[in-house]
Amino acid sequence: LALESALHRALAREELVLHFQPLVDIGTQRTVAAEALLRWRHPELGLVPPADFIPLAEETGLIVPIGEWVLRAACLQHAQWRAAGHGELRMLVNISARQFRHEGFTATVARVIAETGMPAAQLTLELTETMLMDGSEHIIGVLEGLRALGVHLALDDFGTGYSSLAYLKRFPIDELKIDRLFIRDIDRNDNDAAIAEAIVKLAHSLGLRVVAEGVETAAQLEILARHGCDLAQGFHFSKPIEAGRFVLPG
Ligand code: G
Ligand code: G
Ligand code: MN
Ligand code: NA
Repeated sequence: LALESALHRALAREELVLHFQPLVDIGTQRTVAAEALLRWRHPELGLVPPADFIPLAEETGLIVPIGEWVLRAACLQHAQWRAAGHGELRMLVNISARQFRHEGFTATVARVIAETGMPAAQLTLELTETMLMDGSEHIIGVLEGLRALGVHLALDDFGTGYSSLAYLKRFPIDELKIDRLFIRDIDRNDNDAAIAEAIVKLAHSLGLRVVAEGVETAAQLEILARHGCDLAQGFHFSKPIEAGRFVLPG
């Protein structure tokens, strides 16, 4: 309960901050996008990682206002990048299950992009498999409503959920992010390499762009390049960092 009220106050006291991690085009080696990642700067606890408070925010419903704050802060950061001549960068924002299910979600996204002048095509919302799993007409309707705003949709942590490949075809998504679990041993484990290659082929055959998450070494990157993976993200390029330290493409 103490943490819950602290989290409540965190929003009002401007203790939440975004860090940004680059997504690099494997072909050109250029940064083409950034994922916004939430951090909580607690006055006593220091930097609290999202794994320690996002589940609580989900349970209490606080994730709805926090998620809106994240979306707005990411769009405002993009406005700064546009002002600096980097409007071509895309911004990726994580959406939680409860936020996605909230009935006002699409209207909130519409309002935030209008208020911040965010070019919708440069905004990608990261969803997870479990959020979409029931595959109902309702879910597809929400996805189509979001796409109608002009925003793009990515499936985050791909491969870790209860994956039915059938729904990939039904869902109006643009991008797949291969979970770092499959990237970690890609240069040592033939099965992992085969899985990554198969995901890239599958995604491309469905017209989706593919991002490899958790790329930490040149050896991993080289294998992904050979398999035709489009983008890479991970400590090999950069950890998530404050906006002020984010290296804009030259
Ligand atoms: O950045 P880090 O590796 O600590 O993130 C841990 C988890 O928290 C990841 O699964 C990530 O998707 C999630 N996360 C980070 N920022 C946000 C956010 O703004 N909203 C939501 N819903 N999840 C986030
Ligand atoms: O679930 P999601 O993909 O949103 O999680 C993103 C989180 O993954 C980021 O918060 C970041 O801290 C973490 N991450 C990013 N790159 C790497 C990496 O190369 N290695 C590891 N172990 N974690 C990473
Ligand atoms: Mn993510
Ligand atoms: Na992920």
